[in-house]
Amino acid sequence: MLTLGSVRIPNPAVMGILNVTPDSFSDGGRFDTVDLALRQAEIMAAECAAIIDVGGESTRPGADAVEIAEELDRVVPVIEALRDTSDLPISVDTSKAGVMRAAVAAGASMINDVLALQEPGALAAAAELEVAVCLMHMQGRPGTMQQNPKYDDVVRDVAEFLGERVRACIDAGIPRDRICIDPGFGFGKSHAHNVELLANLRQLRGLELPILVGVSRKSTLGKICGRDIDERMPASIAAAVIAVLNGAAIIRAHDVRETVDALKIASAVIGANL
Ligand code: YH5
Repeated sequence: MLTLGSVRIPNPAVMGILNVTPDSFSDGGRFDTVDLALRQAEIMAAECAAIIDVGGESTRPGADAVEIAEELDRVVPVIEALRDTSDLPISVDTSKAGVMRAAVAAGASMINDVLALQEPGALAAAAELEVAVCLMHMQGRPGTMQQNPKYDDVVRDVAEFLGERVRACIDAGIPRDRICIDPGFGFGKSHAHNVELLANLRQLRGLELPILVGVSRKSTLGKICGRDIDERMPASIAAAVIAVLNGAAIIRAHDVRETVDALKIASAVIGANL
């Protein structure tokens, strides 16, 4: 078991992705109404997702920023409906303090922030709300981050950044036992950087915090396998298993059922090795 604030989940656990973005890269707006979002969440719950991650701002490379009112409109009704129909912990994928506050009021118990609480008011909001947080690394910003990512040593640079953000959280009053960290696959990283991070994920264990990994359907997998986005499930499963064998505790995934099965195998092997 893993405890992050009030969020108690198995280790490893699958975080199911619930996109409520009409322009979403892979779901193409199919789940852009509350009803469809709820149906998708129900499926993921039945498939043993441990958390549902609700996101209303697409952070795919080159995506447009979303106004706060629009993001609130997308995310809040879905979180309220989920809270009323399911016991699963709900995480909100946002960088905006206002969305964090509204989402937690609506029933979210975790903030998943690809900007690691660097936006104005985000650290204070997360501290006051007393929920779990995921701090993710990104180089640059979504519009331009894939143009020319550069690192001295990607694993060391990511670990250093995450260590600094953990320090900022603790200084702002967010206790360590509510924090998890994420190297941010695909966020300002070349394909080689992503592979190096996955191969050396263990080095992030030096920060002594649970590691969350999001590799599901991402372009590095497509590049390696020569697959379009809708054909990346097997590659995503392979990457998820490697991540767990290298110390990841939470896997953020679209294909919950397949990922849960794969992590059971990884888990059994890790257990047999103790
Ligand atoms: C993540 O890694 N990712 S949104 C592009 C794709 C496929 C998937 C081109 N939110 C993460 O899922 N939160 C996102 O193919 C995240 N970690 C955390 N904590 C991007 C995404 C995706 C982008």
